[in-house]
Amino acid sequence: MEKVYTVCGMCTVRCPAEAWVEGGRIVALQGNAHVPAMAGGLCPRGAAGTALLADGERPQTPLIREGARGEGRWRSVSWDEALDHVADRLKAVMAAHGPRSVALSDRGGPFRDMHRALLRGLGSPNYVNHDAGCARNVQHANLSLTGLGRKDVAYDYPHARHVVLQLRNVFEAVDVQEVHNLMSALENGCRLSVIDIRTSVSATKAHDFFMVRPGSDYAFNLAVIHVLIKERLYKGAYAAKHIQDLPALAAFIEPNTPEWPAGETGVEADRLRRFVRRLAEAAPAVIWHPGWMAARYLHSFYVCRSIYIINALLGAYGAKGGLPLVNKPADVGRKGLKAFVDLFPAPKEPRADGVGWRYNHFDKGPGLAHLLYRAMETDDPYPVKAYIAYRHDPLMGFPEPDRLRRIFDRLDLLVAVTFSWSDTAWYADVVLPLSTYLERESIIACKNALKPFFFVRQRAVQPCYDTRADWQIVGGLARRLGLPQLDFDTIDDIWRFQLEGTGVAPEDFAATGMVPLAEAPIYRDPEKLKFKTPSGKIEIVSELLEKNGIVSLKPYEPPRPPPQGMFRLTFGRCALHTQGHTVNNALLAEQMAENALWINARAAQALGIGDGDRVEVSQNGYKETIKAYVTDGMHPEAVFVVHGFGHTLPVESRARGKGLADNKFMKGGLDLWDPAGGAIACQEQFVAVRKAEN
Ligand SMILES: Nc1nc2c(c(=O)[nH]1)N[C@H]1C(S)=C(S)[C@@H](COP(=O)(O)OP(=O)(O)OC[C@H]3O[C@@H](n4cnc5c(=O)[nH]c(N)nc54)[C@H](O)[C@@H]3O)O[C@H]1N2
Ligand SMILES: Nc1nc2c(c(=O)[nH]1)N[C@H]1C(S)=C(S)[C@@H](COP(=O)(O)OP(=O)(O)OC[C@H]3O[C@@H](n4cnc5c(=O)[nH]c(N)nc54)[C@H](O)[C@@H]3O)O[C@H]1N2
Ligand code: SF4
Ligand SMILES: [Mo]
Repeated sequence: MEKVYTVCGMCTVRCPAEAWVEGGRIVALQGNAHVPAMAGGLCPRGAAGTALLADGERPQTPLIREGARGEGRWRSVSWDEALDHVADRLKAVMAAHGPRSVALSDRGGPFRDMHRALLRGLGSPNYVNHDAGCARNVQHANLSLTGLGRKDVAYDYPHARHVVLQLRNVFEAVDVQEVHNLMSALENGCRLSVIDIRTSVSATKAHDFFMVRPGSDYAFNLAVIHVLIKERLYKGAYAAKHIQDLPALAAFIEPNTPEWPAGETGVEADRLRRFVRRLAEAAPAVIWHPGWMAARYLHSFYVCRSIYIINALLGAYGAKGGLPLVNKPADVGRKGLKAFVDLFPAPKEPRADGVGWRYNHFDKGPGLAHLLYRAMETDDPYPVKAYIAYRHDPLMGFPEPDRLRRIFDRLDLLVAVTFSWSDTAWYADVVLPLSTYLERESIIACKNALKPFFFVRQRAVQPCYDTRADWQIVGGLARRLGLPQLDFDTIDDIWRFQLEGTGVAPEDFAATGMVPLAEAPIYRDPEKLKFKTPSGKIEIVSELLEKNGIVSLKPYEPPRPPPQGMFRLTFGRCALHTQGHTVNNALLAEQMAENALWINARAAQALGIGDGDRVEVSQNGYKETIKAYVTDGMHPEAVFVVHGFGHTLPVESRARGKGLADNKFMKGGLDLWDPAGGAIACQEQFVAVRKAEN
């Protein structure tokens, strides 16, 4: 038996893993034993990775569309033909409309350097990722206060004394190491408080659970800030040194007493005060998680901002047991990986999504996908005619899939690079099938952390079907498009390119799959913290925001109550599936084949709905049916589903026709987005629910 170090590919967390291989077959798959927090093994989705390998229901050869878009008539072709076809069509689009008319989107993550470089090499600025439907508000919130991105701070669970989860369900929206670290912290006496609209698994493990009215979190948080300041519970010396504009904050929260939001949030004032005092006792070893999937409301940016402000007042930014700053290679005196994107100059053209010129307060990196789609729809500011969805399924991950299909109909070329079927791949002109993560190696990646490291994914087994690794797909396109810099014969050549000057060699990954860049975790001296703002402090009033007409301190506006007889549609994750892309996995479909509609028991009773009944969910004439899960653990104003279900593709027999697709109940959703944080606002939607007729 041979052990191969891999990186799990069943979700974007990318846990370090090891595959045990015998006779060219995987016999065991588990967490990388050299990483203590992976000792509990992979999560259920990670363990189900083996079912992906020989899955006959994934694209098995390159495919070129024969019939109309979405009709499902494909011609199976050779790689040469597929890559020639894509390259020729890209050249034609660029000849007619310029390189900027080519766009590429992906799912973020550590392995995107080569395909981003391909787009840049072509001369297009139009790279976007999924994040407009995920964590953009969190990212922008941290940037607006500290100049740091959301991943520039770590969550130091092992040393935390109080963890608060708001808009974050650690025990079901899983990152294995985070789960492990939080569990150990709880065993060591750390307190857990959860603020949610329903009793998630995390809520059931909390010392304190606050069920708040959906969309009222900002009111809750302003009251927390009020108590911290009025009762002088914040870290005074830290604030004096590191926080700018505290008087402005103090004046702003004057009216936001805990008594004030009780009617808004449903949380009793005394309970809130006790919670804040407890929190202050544990400071600065406190983590109030800023959220992850925060693309929910039109003002979610301010919720995330208020969370970061609370962390700042508690002195948690930069603290051991709080949110210490991560180290990049340069911070520990090492050279980082050589980047493929740096082979090409940054394109000077303005971005089609308007980020960086129409919208100056947004982070340019991954732009905003929904605004790119608007540009495709309107040709404003210019036509975008070719689109590569690289590990991305916007037809499932964004609102209004029918409108998006009409938008994609305006493209001359839609390419999907994917290892499974998805609505977007099904609608594409060309499908380039990627080998599953167990059948491919990836470029080396760097993880910035308290103890930063390089890591690599090795190929565990040979591909079952006629699929290829990313570097082969990108290299094949690059060769045909006049970018030989990205065309390599072997993965070893790529790794050597990346590692040049770092003092690390590909062989160094043999022992553990990783190469640490420091001996031990390194915490910065909290006294010497410098933030990346003009003042070097945490800036409560952001000049960048204000200059762009956006207030730094926004008064609370109550969420719109649901119209009579309707519910706010909310959603989230479960431990058994990843977004929409594991629902057809043979092992996971067996565990959980469909989602259910969480509905408050009293609300259900009023509608004559019993637990397990089939109900009809509708919005603007569109309807689907789903099984009801009747529970006291759901706020009465909302219903909840696990996202990712309601598949319709004939090639997905295990997922087809099971459960409900939340993103189809989001009328006008592509135009509903948070002007300050940029992310779409998926939960500003209401649905009607009634018992289904048989
Ligand atoms: N198993 C599994 N793990 C995953 C993923 C997966 O698909 N499956 N996806 C990964 C990805 S991409 C992401 S972004 C993360 C997401 O990680 P999280 O953001 O933690 O996950 P969610 O379940 O989307 O949402 C968290 C909680 O927010 C609650 N919520 C909804 N509306 C409100 C509200 O108005 N106020 C409050 N206070 N709470 C509200 C939901 O009930 C839910 O329990 O998970 C990652 N991990
Ligand atoms: N209504 C609604 N919308 C949402 C959400 C929600 O909860 N409700 N969640 C939001 C969140 S948090 C996110 S992160 C996005 C997720 O949206 P996406 O990023 O689009 O979702 P995924 O399903 O993770 O991945 C997309 C596709 O990539 C393929 N894929 C997976 N791994 C790989 C890989 O390694 N390489 C390649 N090339 N392809 C791969 C998958 O098979 C899948 O078809 O959706 C967002 N949109
Ligand atoms: S959290 Fe689970 S699915 Fe995601 S990378 Fe880790 S083991 Fe794989
Ligand atoms: Mo996400």
